[in-house]
Amino acid sequence: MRYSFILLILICFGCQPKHDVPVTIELNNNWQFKKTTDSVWHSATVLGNVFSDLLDHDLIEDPFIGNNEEKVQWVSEADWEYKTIFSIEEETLEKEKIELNFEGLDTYASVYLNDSLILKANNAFREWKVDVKQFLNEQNELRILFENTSKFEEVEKEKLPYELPEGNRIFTRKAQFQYGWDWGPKLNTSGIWRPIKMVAWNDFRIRNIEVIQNVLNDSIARLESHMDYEGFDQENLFADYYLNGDLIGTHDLEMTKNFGLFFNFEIKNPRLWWPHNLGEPYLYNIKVIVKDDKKILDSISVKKGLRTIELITEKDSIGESFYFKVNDVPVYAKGANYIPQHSFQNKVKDDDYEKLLNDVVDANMNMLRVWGGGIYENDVFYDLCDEKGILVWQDFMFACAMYPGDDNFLENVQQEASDNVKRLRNHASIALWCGNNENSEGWHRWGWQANRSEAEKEEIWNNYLKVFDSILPNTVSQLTDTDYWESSPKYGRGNPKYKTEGDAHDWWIWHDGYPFEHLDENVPRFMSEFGFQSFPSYETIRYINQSDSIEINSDSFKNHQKHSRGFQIIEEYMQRDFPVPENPEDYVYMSQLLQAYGITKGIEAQRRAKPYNMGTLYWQLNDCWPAISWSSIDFLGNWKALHYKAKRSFENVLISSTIEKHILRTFAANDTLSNVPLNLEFKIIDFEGNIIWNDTVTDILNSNESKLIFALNLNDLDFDRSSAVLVISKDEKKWLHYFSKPKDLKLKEGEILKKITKTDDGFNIELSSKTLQKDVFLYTKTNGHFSDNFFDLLPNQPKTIEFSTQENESVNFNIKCINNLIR
Ligand code: BMA
Repeated sequence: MRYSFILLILICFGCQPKHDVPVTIELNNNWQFKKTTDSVWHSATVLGNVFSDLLDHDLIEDPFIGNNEEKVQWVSEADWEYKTIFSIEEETLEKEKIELNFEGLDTYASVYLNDSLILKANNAFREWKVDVKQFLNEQNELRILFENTSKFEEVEKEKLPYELPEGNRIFTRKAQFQYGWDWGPKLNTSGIWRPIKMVAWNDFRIRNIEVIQNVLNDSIARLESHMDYEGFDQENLFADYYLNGDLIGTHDLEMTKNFGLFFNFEIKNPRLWWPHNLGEPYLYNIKVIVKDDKKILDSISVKKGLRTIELITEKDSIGESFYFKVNDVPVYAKGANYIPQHSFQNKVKDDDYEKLLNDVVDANMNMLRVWGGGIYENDVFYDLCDEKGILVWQDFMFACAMYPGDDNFLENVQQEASDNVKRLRNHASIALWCGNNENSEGWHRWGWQANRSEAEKEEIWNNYLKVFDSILPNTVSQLTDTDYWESSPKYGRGNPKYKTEGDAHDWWIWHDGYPFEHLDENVPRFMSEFGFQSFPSYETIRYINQSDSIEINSDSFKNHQKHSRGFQIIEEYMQRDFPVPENPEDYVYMSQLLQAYGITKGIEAQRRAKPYNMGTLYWQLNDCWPAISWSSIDFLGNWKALHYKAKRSFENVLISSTIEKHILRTFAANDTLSNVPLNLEFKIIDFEGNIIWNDTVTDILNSNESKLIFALNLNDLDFDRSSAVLVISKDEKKWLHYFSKPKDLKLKEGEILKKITKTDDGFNIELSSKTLQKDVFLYTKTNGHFSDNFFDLLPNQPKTIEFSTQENESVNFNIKCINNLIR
């Protein structure tokens, strides 16, 4: 009896009409590709691109190895076709509306559905939606022809009576770095790089939701959600709103028919979203379910961080400020410039985003700048930045060039901007939209105006203004409350105002060969780029060469240095400050120390100058291929010396010393939002640990301040400056400062003792030495990560490093340090 009752209930549930939610099917199966002039089709992977597909079939060699990049250039010069066959269930086919959403086609694409041309797409950054109901059958063929970009670029070029800097890439709206950059190969891809989704629905469909924050203070958040939807002729539609799983309101949609789907709600005592290291990046879950009296029609969820972010640009006695205020608190921005993680975007998996952003968090960063020559990143990137409290300075995708200004181009840019601002506007992490990278600086400083008539110059600059002073700022202000900044940097380094107003790129270092000390003396209001190259890890070098030896002089290795003077610049700077080893393995190590030395010098000078300076983003975080580059994490994910040392220089409380005309000055910077008591022990010791001088300093650092805490005339002390180091300690924490350049230090050779113990996640390595060992570098061929590296080992003070690895077998740990390389 009881069983038949249950059966009856089950049958009754079975009788209920099915929930009529829209059906979404991603078309990522059964794809094939071929060169248009070939007859044989090969299987293809979607999401993907033609290089990866050719690689999968062994039809090209890996362009990241040796000189192969050159051998695959023909791929970008050909035209390619992709096709798939897909079937649709009758029930789906009968839906009233069926749409194909193309989220990313790279780039000039003609799309045929069952032989009807349904779309011509010309912008890899746009989304395209096509109503396809009339073209669909139960069995369908979707075919996409990708034509090479140069054809289209030549046509556009012909239309202009003058040449625009810098090359034909400016005519095509796709990732500009794929045309070759000073850290990246020329690999101009074609393909379906973001999903193609078929969406079928009957009466109602939510397109997207925007949650607008009208009021936010400690006691209340007043929010307004606005939904974009399709279809609305039904009566009795209701929207249920949930906050963190609790129902907070229901709307009769009939009532809102005439003024759209708005819903206002409040959160009492809201939890705010804070950047990393300043508080918790708390996210609320907001969900809307739309239903009629029987069934759910559609639903949508969004994670929303409640915060205010403003870019503060106010005239002051020196010039004009440039800093971010988050929840009314000035936040010192620490981080780096981010470029695409791979030349082939389809190779970047969610785990790669997770790993890289964990590395960002680990290094005490709170901001990344998504640089304008790459891509508007995938949603997962911004989701993770929201979760981890990483502020995003988002460039629009224009870099180092002047762009056309014809109506088609402008219309295309307008759509691109609107698609991307809408896609990203709910993310708490988005702090700024910036028009372009260095276009304005290039025009004013890089000789781009030479040999042009006044009329021509005016036209080119007016076209610049149409995009960066009109279309983009208007789109940003209409669609979001995020601030807009026209170009990074505000002034090029030829204009003295670069130090007193706006953001700056300091390429006096590297490109202009100025010594690193220049960074001590020239601090801008916000450093949005400065950098120095180094060689990548041994693992990456082995990968490039496909050989076990560390070979850095072969032509094929040199092809992975894309800056024409790169090797020479590294050598020149190394000679100034460091010993220059002959052995390639040592040279690679030294190049990383050199990079870290220069960049942390800059970071610390900028932090000491707070609040004059309110941010430091070095160039560059990561790589898109195995390269000698400015990155602090190499292509295979290995931390270079810079990443370890930047982590220390980015800590919320920094103690940093300078020596000028024999005066030692020690500064303390506090980025936290509370006062920090300081009880510091100062010691000058020789390399055997004998104390030459000592003192203590007691002080209180106010929240968010940087100040001078100590000064000493070194001429009052008698000691050998190349044989001593200043050690400042606060409990276990230590900050070191040397009195000579690394190459002049009289370091002693001595044994480093190693004690290795197995742990659950890998190994602990305890190191100790009787003499100071400078820049100790632990390395191994086993995959894994050292908790610390490139550190100074103080005499008779053991230090334990964790090596986390999946490998269980015994690991061979090698050590390098400068001591053995100084002659
Ligand atoms: C900056 C960037 C990039 C370039 C880097 C190194 O200006 O914006 O264009 O790769 O310098 O030269």
